[in-house]
Amino acid sequence: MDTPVDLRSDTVTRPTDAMREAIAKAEVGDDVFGEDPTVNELQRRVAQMVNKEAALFVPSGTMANLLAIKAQAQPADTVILHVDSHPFNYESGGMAMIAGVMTKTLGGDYGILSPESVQSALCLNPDHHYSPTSLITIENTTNRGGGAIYPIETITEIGRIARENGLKLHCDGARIFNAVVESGVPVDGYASHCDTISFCFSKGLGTPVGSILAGPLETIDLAHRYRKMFGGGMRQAGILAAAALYALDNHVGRLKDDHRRAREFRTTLEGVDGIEFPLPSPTNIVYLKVRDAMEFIGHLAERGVLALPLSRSRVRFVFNLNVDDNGLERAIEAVRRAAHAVARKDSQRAQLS
Ligand code: TLP
Repeated sequence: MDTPVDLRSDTVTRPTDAMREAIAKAEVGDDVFGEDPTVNELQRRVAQMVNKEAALFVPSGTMANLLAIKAQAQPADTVILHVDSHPFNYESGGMAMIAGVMTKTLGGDYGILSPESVQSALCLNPDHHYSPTSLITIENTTNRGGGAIYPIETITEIGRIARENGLKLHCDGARIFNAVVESGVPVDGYASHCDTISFCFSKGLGTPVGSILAGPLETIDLAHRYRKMFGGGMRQAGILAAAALYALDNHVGRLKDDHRRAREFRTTLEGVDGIEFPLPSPTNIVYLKVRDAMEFIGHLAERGVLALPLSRSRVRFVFNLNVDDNGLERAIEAVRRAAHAVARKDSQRAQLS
């Protein structure tokens, strides 16, 4: 049996041989003492890339978001974020338990906040009945929004609202390079409107572990303290930072291949009975709407293709470094056959009733 085509997430990638070589050769030291030269090099390089004073290497995207929130909002302050955002849905409530913040969740197409809704959701009333807004967080690209890219004008406008009202803006850029390669907006272009920005190396960039948070020196220093407090101080983390540096040099441009495959997957399957594409798919994430997500992924798995059920009727496919054109063909064929299998079963059921 062939190895499965794993489209559950872009987190499932395994390091390439060349990345493993970079890991093997990494110079390391104790990063809790600030002595790991490879971690230091990565932090310096990322800070420069996004044009921020400092950057901090962290174990996960979840920790990067949590540190950004904890360092920029006081307990009982309000954080504005999208109802489909990652911290609100998939970070185990960490922002409530650890940062102790209130959330004001807003809607918006494809996981994107509109400046108008942000403006009208701000709580600036000094009356002590209220919980003041201190932070806005956005997600670029959006995960539950189907890999949508924030228009730069929208970020510019939200950044302006934040600045004018003395608030901070954090960008969860877990997949920021997917936005960069597709839109042509440079990463520092997106970052320039935000106080802090985080991104993940362990998604489309294909490293085993690691994310990074960048921002002003003072904020990153505070985040550094919280990272230690939360048990995220890593020692010879240079082996992970080496993978991240390798990925920045070698895996950014190729994200376009993931986007091309996502597009081809979608255009080839559009019109197949029993499936719908509920969202646009401008980057590497494709959502399928089916009658029963669990049943559908069962049929796919029988055909050697793994996808993630994200609701009762939604199945997510994320194109990634480990899925080549052959994997794409296998995925297309598996979806087609799964849709036929469901339709066959339905018609048998209908005949029986
Ligand atoms: N997302 C994962 C799951 O948690 C859902 C995935 O498979 O997509 N921000 C965004 C936008 C993310 O999509 C993720 C991971 C994170 C943050 C958290 O990153 P990790 O998994 O490193 O904590």
